[in-house]
Amino acid sequence: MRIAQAQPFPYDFDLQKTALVLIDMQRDFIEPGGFGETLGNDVSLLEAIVPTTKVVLQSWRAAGGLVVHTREAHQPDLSDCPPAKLNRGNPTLRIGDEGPMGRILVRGEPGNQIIDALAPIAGEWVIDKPGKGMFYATGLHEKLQARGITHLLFGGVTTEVCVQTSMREANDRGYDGLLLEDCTESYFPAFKAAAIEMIRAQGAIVGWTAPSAQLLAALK
Ligand code: C5J
Repeated sequence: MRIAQAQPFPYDFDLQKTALVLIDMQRDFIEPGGFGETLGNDVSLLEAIVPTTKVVLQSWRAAGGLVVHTREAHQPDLSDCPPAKLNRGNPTLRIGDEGPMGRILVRGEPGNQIIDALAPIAGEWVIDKPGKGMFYATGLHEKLQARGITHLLFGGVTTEVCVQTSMREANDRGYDGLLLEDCTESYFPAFKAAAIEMIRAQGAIVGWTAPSAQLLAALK
C-alpha cells in the first residue's frame, strides 16, 4: 500500500507489517478533571480529533490491521514515577493525587482509561507506559518484533510530547513511522505545527506525515 501524498515523500507499507498506534487517548488528557487540566490546559482542544481518529480506527480494524493503544500510567505505589517527574511544575494536582476521575495517571483509575469513543476491543494491544515514549519500560519493541511489525502509523496526544517522543524512539529502533496529522493534537497549536514540521524535515528525519484521508484512500 502507498500513501502517495505523504510528506516529505510517498510512504509505502504492508498492512500485515504495520500497526496503528494511538498514543494516550485516555480520559486524563482529554476530559475535564484529569492530568491535562491540572496542568492548566484547555482540554477541549484535544476532543476535536476524536471523530477523525474514530473513523481511522474503524477503517483500520475493518482492514484487519494491528491496533496498539498506549496509556501514560503509573503503578499505584508510584514506584515507576521518578521524583523528577512527580515534583516537576506547579499543577493543581500531582500524579497519584485523588482527582475527580480517581488518582491522576494511576493504572486502573477511571481517568486512566481510554475514552469510550476509542475503547480497545478484543485482540488490540493496550500498553501502559510510565514515560512519555512508548518503548521505555514497556517491552513493546520485543512484542512488535515478534509480530514482524516494521511500520507504525501514529495518532494521539499530545503531538509534541508523547507522540513525538514515541515516534523518535521508534525511528531509533528502525521502524518507519507516519503521523496522521488530523488524528493528533496539542494543548498548544503552535507546538503541534512545529512538531509536524520537525518530524518530516530533512528527508523524513523522524518520519512521515499525512492527513488521515490519504490513509483511508489507500485502504479502499
Ligand atoms: C503529556 C502526553 N503531555 N501523553 N503526556 O504529559 O503527551
